[in-house]
Amino acid sequence: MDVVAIGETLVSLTPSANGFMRHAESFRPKVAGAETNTLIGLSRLGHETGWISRLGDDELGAKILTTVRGERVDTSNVTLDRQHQTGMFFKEMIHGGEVRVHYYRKGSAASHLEADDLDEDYIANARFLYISGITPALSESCKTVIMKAISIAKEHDTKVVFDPNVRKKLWSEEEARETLLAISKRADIILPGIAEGAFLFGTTDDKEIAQSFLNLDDVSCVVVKRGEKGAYYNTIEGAGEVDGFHVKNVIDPVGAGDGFAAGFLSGLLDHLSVEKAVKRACAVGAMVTTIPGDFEGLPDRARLEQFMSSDQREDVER
Ligand code: KDG
Repeated sequence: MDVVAIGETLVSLTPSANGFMRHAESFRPKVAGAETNTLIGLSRLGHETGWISRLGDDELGAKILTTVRGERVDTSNVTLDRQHQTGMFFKEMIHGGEVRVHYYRKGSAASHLEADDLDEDYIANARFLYISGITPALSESCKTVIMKAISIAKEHDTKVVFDPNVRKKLWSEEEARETLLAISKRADIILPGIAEGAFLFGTTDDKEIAQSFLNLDDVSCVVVKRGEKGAYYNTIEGAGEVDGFHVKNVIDPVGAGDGFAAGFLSGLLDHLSVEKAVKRACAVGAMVTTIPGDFEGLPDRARLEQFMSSDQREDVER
């Protein structure tokens, strides 16, 4: 396995028309979860991926499983839970691109993940363990699962990649800050956004954010995401800035960070330089924003290459 990830995937419901959700007449159901978004991105680029999770043994769980499996992500470590339901959320697209997310996931099957759900060999045999700051926010047992998974990874030289993904609706700011810093200390690679850096270290300066993470125990590579402006990276080998890709019409920004992680890890798995991996990350992140849904815009290799050499892009393919 190239990358395994642990986390919750939900069914998301988006009103068919923009505006306050109270006026919605119909909803589009989709599948969304930060970790599976990244795994699907990697899988579309030809990498071997596996997902560790729990789903309710219900129709929404079946929808998620079919979708994720259909994207060639291994789901042998996903447990179906007969006692608890699959979680869901609503994604309200208001005016001028403002997005509001409403969760219905408390007590979900994934929030009942337990340390016993972890198969040591599954993590030990992966090149990267990918985790986000969402999973430890779900429950105490999820927090324990994440800490145990990191310990397994460390024992077996599986690199730990962490996207802090702050979700203030899921836990108190105090608990979030303490836990995310505790995980960051044990991660090898960290992929924060500016807002997450500000939340954890009180600065919006990308260089200061990267340095603050690098000052923590095990961290050797930090890539700070700056949206359309690209990214700043700092590793033990060197630092630099990479320009982003301009997207004329952003349709749905949610999931761009997960796409960024997929592009970056794909670059590392292909032995690209950090700079080139960050460039690929920026391209995948940008492509995600062009299509409705959290993962649907993730490209395969051909699309990615076409996008990155945009002078060869044609409006109509005939
Ligand atoms: O990063 C995008 C995710 O936020 C989305 O796909 C759903 O996992 C999700 C969450 O918890 O918000």
